[in-house]
Amino acid sequence: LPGEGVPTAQKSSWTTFLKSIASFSGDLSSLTAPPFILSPISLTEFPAYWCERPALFAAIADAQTEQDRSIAVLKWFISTLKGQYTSRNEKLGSEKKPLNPVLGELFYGFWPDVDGRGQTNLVVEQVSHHPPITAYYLSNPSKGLVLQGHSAQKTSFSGGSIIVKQIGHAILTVDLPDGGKEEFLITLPRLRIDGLWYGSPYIELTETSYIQSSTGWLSTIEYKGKGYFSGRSHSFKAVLTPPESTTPVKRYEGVWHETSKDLDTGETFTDVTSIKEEVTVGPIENMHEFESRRLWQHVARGIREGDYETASKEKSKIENEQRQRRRDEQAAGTPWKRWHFEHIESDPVYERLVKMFNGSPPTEDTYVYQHNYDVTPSAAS
Ligand code: CLR
Repeated sequence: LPGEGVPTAQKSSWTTFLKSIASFSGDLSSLTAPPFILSPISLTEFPAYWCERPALFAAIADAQTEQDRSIAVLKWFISTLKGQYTSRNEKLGSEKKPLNPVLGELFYGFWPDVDGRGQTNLVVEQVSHHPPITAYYLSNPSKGLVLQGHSAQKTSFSGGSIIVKQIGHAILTVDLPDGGKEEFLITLPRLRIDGLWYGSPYIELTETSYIQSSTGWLSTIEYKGKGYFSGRSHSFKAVLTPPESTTPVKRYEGVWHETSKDLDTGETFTDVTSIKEEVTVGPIENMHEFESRRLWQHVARGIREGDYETASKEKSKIENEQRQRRRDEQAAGTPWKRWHFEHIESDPVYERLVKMFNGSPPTEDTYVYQHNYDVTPSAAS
């Protein structure tokens, strides 16, 4: 039924919210939403989804050939999608509106070394507030793996759904035993947020995303929902093509939130039905004041406990403080300085790799991680 997932008292504010989305395009984060749809988690936590299966990430470094590395990257990538796109439905009951990070907000975490897979560390920083842009750096030094990227969104409304175009890209760098390195450009799928009318939003992935290796191997991943090639939601098909060729040598198919198989051998390719490993963070008392869980702790508690009055009061406090900060910076002529990332107008690695499959856009800006810490990650262990 329409509005089924909406608490009675919030029905009219949900309708108002839907109307405001419909007549709006750009930055959804600035729209006021009814309390039932608010998530207590900030968008700066989302890059952690890249590593919730640390063994699959580490396995990329153990693959022995160019082809096997491309397969390992594809397998890891597909296995992150469930966390990235369905975990809020599982944990919170539906997709929700995440907290909109403040400029300079930080998120640090790690996954410990278990069974020789090496420790993986995560550094996230909100590098822009208007529009919201989140940069991240994920590294497993003992395996020689680095994933660096940034994430922003452009939203529009169509046919009752929110369409989210992801802006940004990720580059995975793999150090090889012979001293060389291989790079992978990971492009991001388009999202459609369905179920709005019922007050129980969920994500479906659409169109195509790519993983281009510097060796020439290319993975093309096509996403479909209910009623398309397999008839099931969260379906995908992926093909792997060798350098200078358009004939796939590997084909995979399945649903990214459960299992998929290798179409040629019939063997299981991905299986994410087992438990994933959430990121480890240090205790709130040890956190820097800009670290997400410390910064938002009172707002988050309000949302979790249904005390929306406190949540909104605490949120206003943070927003006012931010406005004051910007005014002070302007008056002093000293603009905000990013903690960990430097902005560059065009990313040469992106340009080289995107050209290999005629992807678009041909050039994109990026945020480069700086190895000089201004603050010490509280989760560093
Ligand atoms: C952020 C980058 C992650 C993948 C990801 C998953 C869910 C997306 C999120 C990104 C961006 C913000 C997002 C969210 C789903 C809903 C939310 C689009 C792309 C919007 C801002 C909130 C809409 C409000 C409705 C739920 C009513 O790697």
